[in-house]
Amino acid sequence: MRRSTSLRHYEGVTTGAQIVVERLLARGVDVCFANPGTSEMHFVAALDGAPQMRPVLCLFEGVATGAADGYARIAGRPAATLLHLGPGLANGLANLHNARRAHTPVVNVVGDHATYHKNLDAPLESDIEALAAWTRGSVHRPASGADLATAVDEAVASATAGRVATLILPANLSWGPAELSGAPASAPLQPADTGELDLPAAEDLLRHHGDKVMLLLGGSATSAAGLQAAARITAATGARALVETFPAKVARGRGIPAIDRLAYLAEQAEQQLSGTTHLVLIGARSPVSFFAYPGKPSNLVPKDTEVHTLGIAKIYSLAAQFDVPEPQTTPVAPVFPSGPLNPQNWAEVIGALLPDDAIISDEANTSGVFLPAATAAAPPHDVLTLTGGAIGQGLPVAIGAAIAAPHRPVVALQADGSALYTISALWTMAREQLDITVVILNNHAYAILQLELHRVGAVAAGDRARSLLDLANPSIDFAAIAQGFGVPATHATTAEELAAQFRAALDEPGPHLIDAAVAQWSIG
Ligand SMILES: Cc1ncc(C[n+]2csc(CCOP(=O)(O)OP(=O)(O)O)c2C)c(N)n1
Ligand SMILES: [Mg+2]
Repeated sequence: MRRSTSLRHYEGVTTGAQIVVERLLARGVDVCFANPGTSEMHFVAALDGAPQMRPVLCLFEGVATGAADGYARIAGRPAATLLHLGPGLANGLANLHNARRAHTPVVNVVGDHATYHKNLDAPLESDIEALAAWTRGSVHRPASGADLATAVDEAVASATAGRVATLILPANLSWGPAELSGAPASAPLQPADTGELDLPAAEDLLRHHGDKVMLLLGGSATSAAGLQAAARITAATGARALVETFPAKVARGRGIPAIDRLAYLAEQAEQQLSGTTHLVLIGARSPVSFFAYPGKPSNLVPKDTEVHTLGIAKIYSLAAQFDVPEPQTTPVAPVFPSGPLNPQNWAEVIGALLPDDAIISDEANTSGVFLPAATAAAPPHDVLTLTGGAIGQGLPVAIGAAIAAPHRPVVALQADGSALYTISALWTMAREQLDITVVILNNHAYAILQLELHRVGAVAAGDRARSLLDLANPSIDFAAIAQGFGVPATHATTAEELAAQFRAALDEPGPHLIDAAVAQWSIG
């Protein structure tokens, strides 16, 4: 079989993912219903070198598992699914239940964190075995790269007996062979926590090491009062502060300190944290990268940094110890941009027009990189973010927020791919006549995964791999879908159109959707 040469780090060498794809083919499994994520990128890349394997992109995991069931009922042999860690498998479970009742053979390939990344409890960490066991099928977790072929053989054999077989594929076995040993890290990777600071110790630390201290805020410390206390401490001591990457609820807008969030991309997070010798966790977890990447650290705490915790309530008394003049905020005139929509100007439109006391449900993903800057001077509002990395959260969370706070305008800033997992949320918005304005950031792609394909070292991916990350063929008309669910909807292609439609949507009661054609964001 032709070997893919698309893997930068291991050019000319077979990766674990290639072994799995080849072995599936050798055992007669040649269709793969897929909804991949970062941990599956090497499997995706391996498809370019395996033209006999037909990859079929499904936009929700329940579609992938149901399709595998239907396929096997007709073909009489299993198809594979490709699912993204526990949340991807969990989304596919109901149709795996149906497959089990039908005695359908199915082989799930479920990506997992690299073995050494698992004990960091990164956002997508979960008990995959427990979910797979729920199907009463078989679970296969290869212990090392050397076990991959046998694990595939056993999974296909088990499925062929009329069961749901789940093969768990850790990312480092997928990108091997450099890390062929799948042994978990022997030493705990969680940074040593030097313990809970009491007030005098915290004050002492800040007075003596101010410029080397980083406060990392999470939980209720990201309320307006918490951010104000943190800003007071940083102004007085030269310490820095960041908000955790995906806070459950963060206050923003005029009069609220615009404290940056820790970046999602580990490279950027490392830069933000550099120069820190004391990291003080205030309602936040110690920072780890979302995924493991070949040759890159999983633990984002800089070397030789002491990690401390401070109870959230203490931040207020701590702030009171420092004397700083009240910060003066000069009103900033809103920017009204123009021209074709791009990742920056759509956010500026929202920042300029956001109503008072709004709630933003933010699942804008890559299109949202400029949103914090663009909304810093908007009227005070709350932002709810995607906390666990399981996409499809934004529209349902907007429903809940609108029902919980019927007098507050809710704005769902929603990437296209993620919207489709839970798109029927629109119907509930219409039925309940909720005041929600949905802006679909329609970049016609799983853009983050196109970036991740490069970041995991799989460069120059071919058409087959890219087809699993592309949503342009056929392109999806969200305005038409919304109308079908009973939600009035429009299309916007320029900043001027978005502004006019956003104003109109906010003025009228009930839900509205704007399908905004936004150019893809690219780094640099
Ligand atoms: C439940 C679940 N399934 C799959 C994934 C893998 N995944 C991460 S981001 C992404 C695509 C996101 O695309 P979109 O929402 O359009 O945002 P964009 O990257 O284009 O900004 C996918 C499929 C996931 N995180 N969660
Ligand atoms: Mg997209």
